[in-house]
Amino acid sequence: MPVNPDSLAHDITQASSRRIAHLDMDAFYASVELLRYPQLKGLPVVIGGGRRPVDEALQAGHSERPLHKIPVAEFPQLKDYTGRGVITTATYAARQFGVGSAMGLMKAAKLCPQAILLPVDFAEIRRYSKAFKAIILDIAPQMEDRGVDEVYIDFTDVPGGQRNGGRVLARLIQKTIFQHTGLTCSVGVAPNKLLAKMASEFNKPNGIAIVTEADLEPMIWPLACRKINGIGPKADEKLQRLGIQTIGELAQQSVDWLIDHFGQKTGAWMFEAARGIDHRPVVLESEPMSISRETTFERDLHAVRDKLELGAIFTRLCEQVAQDLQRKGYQCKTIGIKLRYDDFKSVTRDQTLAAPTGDAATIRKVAGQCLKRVQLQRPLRLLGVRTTSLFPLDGAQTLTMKAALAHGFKPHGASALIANEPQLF
Ligand code: DCP
Ligand code: MG
Repeated sequence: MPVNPDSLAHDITQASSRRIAHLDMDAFYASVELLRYPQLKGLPVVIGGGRRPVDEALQAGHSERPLHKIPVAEFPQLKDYTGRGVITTATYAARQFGVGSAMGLMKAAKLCPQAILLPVDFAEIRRYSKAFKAIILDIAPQMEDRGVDEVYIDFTDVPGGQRNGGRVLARLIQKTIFQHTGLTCSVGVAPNKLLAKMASEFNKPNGIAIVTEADLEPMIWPLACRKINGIGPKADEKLQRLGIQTIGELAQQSVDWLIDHFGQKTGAWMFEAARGIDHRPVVLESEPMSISRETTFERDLHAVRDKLELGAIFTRLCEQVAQDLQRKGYQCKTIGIKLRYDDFKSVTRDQTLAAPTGDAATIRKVAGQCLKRVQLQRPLRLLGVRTTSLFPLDGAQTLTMKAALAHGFKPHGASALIANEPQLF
């Protein structure tokens, strides 16, 4: 059948192109603290370690002296820190000194002794996390919650979502979040989640980046393979051993070659990812069904011969799960383990408690009891800890902005002080 070129052209111009945004809050935990203490704006601030007596002392006498009036000189500094804590995040002013996430606080103190050190306030983080998501949902309802400080948003059919490649809607969301909370974020808009996630980093902080298919070669291919969300340190190391540094170099490999080296699933995925192809939908479901951590060992471990090493890994996994639960605002009632033996057979066991918990030691104890119910003769390849039957800590649900306000979300008095200023950093 002959195709009418006019009607084809009509179809093409009418069809809206897929526009997916990734939004990520800037220096999130630190920025939330700056709302409480606006006097620290522009200074190097790091978040990390546990809550210490100096933190209590700082806030003592709060009723006579509002928090935003505490003199900068009274804040604890990195140079006075001793211990084994690590940095959770750092303000952009602190990052200029080379400090950042996961660095030991003592090491960071050498690079930036004058940086102010504050603990994480998870309750406050969750409050702002819910608030910024509620604001987005009011503007663009197709949102996927990706954790405490990031979301994907389907711009395709939202008014303004196609204008300037999505820039108009991205700006509106960015501005509205700032007006209501005093927090800045960065947004990447692209044809899919994979590219949007990379793009949101391009102009951080407080930036927007628009990526189209035509940008693949000039903008994406020069980047390191590690910038692909899903290529972790181990895969990256292997790629480097094979002489592949950039996404462009990855795109030059044949699918067969990639499958030979990385297996069917990962190889085929890498082939598409390097070409900027990603069909994953934006998933609206908001409550997680489970929170888990697992690790594949560098070498197979034996329950008796490698007892100490295995025990340490097991404890670490339980602590990580407890941290994930706390960050996301949940407690769990069911705790389980997953093992994979050296012959690739897997087993799981779980146990349900009378009351929900988020406590690392309790999770460790119950997971340990699950471990007693499996065969431990064969060496192990993988160990995992999984929590299910999750309960929101404070009845948290995904809220609309109106509901968020009704549930007591009020920006801090202090944040109103900075809400009209163009730059937070
Ligand atoms: N976080 C954490 N542990 C990590 C990394 C991050 O607890 N290993 C927390 C602290 C961050 C928040 O999660 O504030 C969000 O993580 P991001 O990676 O998005 O980092 P930031 O938002 O702090 O900085 P950026 O501006 O680079 O997004
Ligand atoms: Mg962030």
